Amino acid sequence: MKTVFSGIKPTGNLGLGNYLGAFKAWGNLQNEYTCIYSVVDLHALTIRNDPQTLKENSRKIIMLYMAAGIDPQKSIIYLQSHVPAHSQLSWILGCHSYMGELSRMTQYKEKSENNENVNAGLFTYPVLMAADILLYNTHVVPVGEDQIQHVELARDIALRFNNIYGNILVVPEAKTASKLTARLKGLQNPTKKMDKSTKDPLDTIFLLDTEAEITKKIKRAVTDSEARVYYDTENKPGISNLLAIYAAITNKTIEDSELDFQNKSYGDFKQSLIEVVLGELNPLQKEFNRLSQDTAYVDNIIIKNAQRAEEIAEKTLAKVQNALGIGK
Ligand code: AQP
Repeated sequence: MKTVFSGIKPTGNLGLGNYLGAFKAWGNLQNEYTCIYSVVDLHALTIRNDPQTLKENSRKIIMLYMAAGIDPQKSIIYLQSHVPAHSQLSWILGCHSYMGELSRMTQYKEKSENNENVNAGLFTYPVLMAADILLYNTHVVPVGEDQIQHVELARDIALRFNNIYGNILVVPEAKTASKLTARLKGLQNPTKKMDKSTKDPLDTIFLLDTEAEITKKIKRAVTDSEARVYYDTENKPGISNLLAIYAAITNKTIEDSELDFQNKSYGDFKQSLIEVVLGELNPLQKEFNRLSQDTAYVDNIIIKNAQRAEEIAEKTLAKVQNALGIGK
């Protein structure tokens, strides 16, 4: 079986963008691929975190993975910092990456703008991400659109490494869940990505939001003055984004979704969307709450899965070290 690898950073609370753009689809891949899903807590260190909050956020993501249907007996779900090979391979790959290519990364440019804490980790972030992917002999990396450039860099680094040392690393490919939700937009800023660490709490629907919060956010979502529900990202970014959410959750096409709201008001459309979002998130939240009560079970999953991840990662690291003439 081919291998799928992906990860989510435990900064902030997970939002609908992460869910519809990425990990909702991850559970469906479990029968076709060996799936490895990480909580990439080392990546979270590019910003200053409260240690206790970071710990809690990492655990929350493990539970959300399970609540979204990822089976921890079948797939491997683990914390990146529990497997030291990530940092070890990252150093090696950093010595095979160029300042020029890292400077061109859009996320680095965006995140270093208006930021007082432009640390070296922000710059070398894609190298660590390449190590994450390449350690597991990954074929496919399911991600949102914002991460495609980083996966392409991982490909370039793997090809470069193989050219020098022989066929050691598997060259991965990025895969987005669906064009519609590959870059879900904010509810208040529908031309910008829905971020989980947004400064505007009305912009993002968080997966653990209450019914009242979800209702308020959708009711207040920015629309336009035309009062007709159809998809046109250029002229109607707000309505188009809401339609994308509706279509993604109901598994309908955009055309069928438009038909559902022909001659309906924005108020009616928003009310239906509220019901659809609540219908999707209620079972997820229930399962998350159930898992939150079962501390021993979750602890055990975290420990056992880290061991499974480490076994694979150590083998790749040993191959790489051997090729370089280092290691034991
Ligand atoms: N709006 C989005 N639409 C589609 N996919 C998205 N992803 C993130 N936002 C959207 C995908 O979710 C996965 C995890 O990404 P991440 O851990 O980098 O989280 P983030 O939400 O992208 O982080 P932020 O909001 O930029 O905040 P910080 O970095 O400050 O925590 C990835 O597959 C991503 O593509």
